[in-house]
Amino acid sequence: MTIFAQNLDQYLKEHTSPEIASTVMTLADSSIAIRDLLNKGVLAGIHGEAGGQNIQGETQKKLDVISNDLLLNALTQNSNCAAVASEELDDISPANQDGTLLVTFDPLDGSSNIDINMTVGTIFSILPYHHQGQVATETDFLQAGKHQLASGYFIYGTSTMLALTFGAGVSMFSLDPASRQYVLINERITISQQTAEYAINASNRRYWLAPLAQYIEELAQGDTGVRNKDYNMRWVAAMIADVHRILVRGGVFMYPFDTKIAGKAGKLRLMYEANPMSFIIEQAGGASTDGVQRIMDIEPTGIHQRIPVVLGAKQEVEYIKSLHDQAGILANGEKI
Ligand code: FDP
Repeated sequence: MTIFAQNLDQYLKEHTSPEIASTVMTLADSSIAIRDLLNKGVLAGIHGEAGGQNIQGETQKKLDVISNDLLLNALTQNSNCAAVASEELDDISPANQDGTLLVTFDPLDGSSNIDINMTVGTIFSILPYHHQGQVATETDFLQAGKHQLASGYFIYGTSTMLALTFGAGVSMFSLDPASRQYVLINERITISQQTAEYAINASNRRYWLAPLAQYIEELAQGDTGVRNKDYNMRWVAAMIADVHRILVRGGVFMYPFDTKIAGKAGKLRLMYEANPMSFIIEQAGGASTDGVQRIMDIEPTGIHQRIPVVLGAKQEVEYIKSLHDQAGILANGEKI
């Protein structure tokens, strides 16, 4: 029997600064509270739309709102956090002026999965804060993903897990429900460069750009087409679960640019989803682009900016870029 010995707090002491360690522990403690609520499910009164009332006449919150409040309260009380930005809130929340870190989070990614009892998760990113003594502003957050100090996610699936990077590989932890501790299970997660599995919401096909449509058509042709092998498709419809699958068994995930909603460059958020997941994927040996450009090189223009995402097996991500290059178009359809 394999004995897993190292708990998250011990691991953090050995692998990162006390400030980042403390912030990750705050996130981890909140994730355990969120997981407790998820386990109680309907019995905790967390399903359904926010805004209803319970029997005492109190407002009932949906779990994504509750998760947001949990994380926000915990992080703003951590003296290392200068400010926090959540996918659920319009504005950033300044915290402690002497803090050295900024934290962004998506409290419950894939939240449309809650009511159907499917996998959801919490994604986070930690950035440096450079203006100690001043109140942090949104501009402080607008740093390219390559400046992240740490990122990761907590996935609430059949078990609860944490994937974590500080820029020196990806480690995976599993929550032991008995001790309520995250325990290290793999210190070096790697993604295969090739794959025969892809993830995309194919119902958007008619809104895709030509290079992406061509790519998916090639995969669908399997061993009768130019790729000369059969591909399998999976779509959990929660980025966290689709990305976790790629970390565990490989694959390529796409939420590409589409023309479905005018003015939206993609569905996923750069600061809350794309950057933290790109950091994890790259650190595991994969690649992450908007179809053409490395996501972590993109200079953000707004805290809630949306972006097309293509990530996972390096060879597939590079092949998709080559199709865009051949067509002479950028990931957003503009001519080069
Ligand atoms: P959700 O709308 O449930 O929050 O964050 C957006 C996201 O989930 C991703 O987690 C997921 O990959 C995607 O949207 C699912 O989009 P579709 O509804 O188009 O499948």
